[in-house]
Amino acid sequence: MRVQCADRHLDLSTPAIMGVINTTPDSFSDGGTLYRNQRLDLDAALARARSMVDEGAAILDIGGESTRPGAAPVSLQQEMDRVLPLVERISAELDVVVSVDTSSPGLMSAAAAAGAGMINDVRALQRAGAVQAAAASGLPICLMHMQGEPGDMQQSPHYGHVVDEVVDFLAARVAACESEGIERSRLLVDPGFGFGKTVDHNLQLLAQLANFSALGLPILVGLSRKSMIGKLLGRAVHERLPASIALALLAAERGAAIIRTHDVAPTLDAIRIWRAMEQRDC
Ligand code: 8Y7
Repeated sequence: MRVQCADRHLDLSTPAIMGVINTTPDSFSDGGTLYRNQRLDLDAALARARSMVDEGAAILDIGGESTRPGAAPVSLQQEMDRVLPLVERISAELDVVVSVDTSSPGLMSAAAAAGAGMINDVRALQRAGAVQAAAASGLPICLMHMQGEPGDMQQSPHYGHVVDEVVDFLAARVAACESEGIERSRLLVDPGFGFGKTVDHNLQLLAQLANFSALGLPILVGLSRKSMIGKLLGRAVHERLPASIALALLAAERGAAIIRTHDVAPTLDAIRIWRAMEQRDC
């Protein structure tokens, strides 16, 4: 399968890697490492982007709003100031699809004009005007499920049947997009691991990830360094790479088309070994 991302093709015949570039000073996993004197260091961010592309990332995801549990909201201006200069430079200088992690319609439109190739919305275009802005951008969109908002989502996640509810939510969002003229060929779906989910909810979603294939759209997953690993294994954020790779492989085996990760090279090695096994001719 191929997805058209502005002027670039994204090949999803084998799972693609989406590298995370965080422009927020308070990201839980790599917060502030691209900051100097409390300002985003564009050259450092571009260097990080370049090394991820060299390591084999097909997509880079750039976000300016921290969506970690309990994070404070940011203004649209702040989000734009963090994200747009980097979108412009990366898309001009590197051969990679630039995904913009935002729920703000204003940033969706501005990012498309600045060279972005994909929209990644953890709120699945539910903000007022977001479906219309995303439609007009012409870009593919990842629709992610979240229960609640970052400020409160981990307080008491509850579901009757988590897998069915998340699949139904995504199906409804796909229908809402289609009714505003967004073709299915522009849509991707994501169960939203860790977004209003307990460890058990996350494990059920992973075990049943193949159920999301019924939606008929590429599946994106973000499991890298997430707190479920800390809860299951007692590992601090920077001790979560082995488990993140295990989760990425389990997701690939169950049909994930895009793996969102902080650690591009080791994740891609694991995927390539898995692909070699899948494609063997013996
Ligand atoms: C995800 C995501 C984050 C995810 C998609 C983190 C922005 C938290 N997680 N987007 N964003 N899927 N589509 O741990 O799982 O990186 S932020």
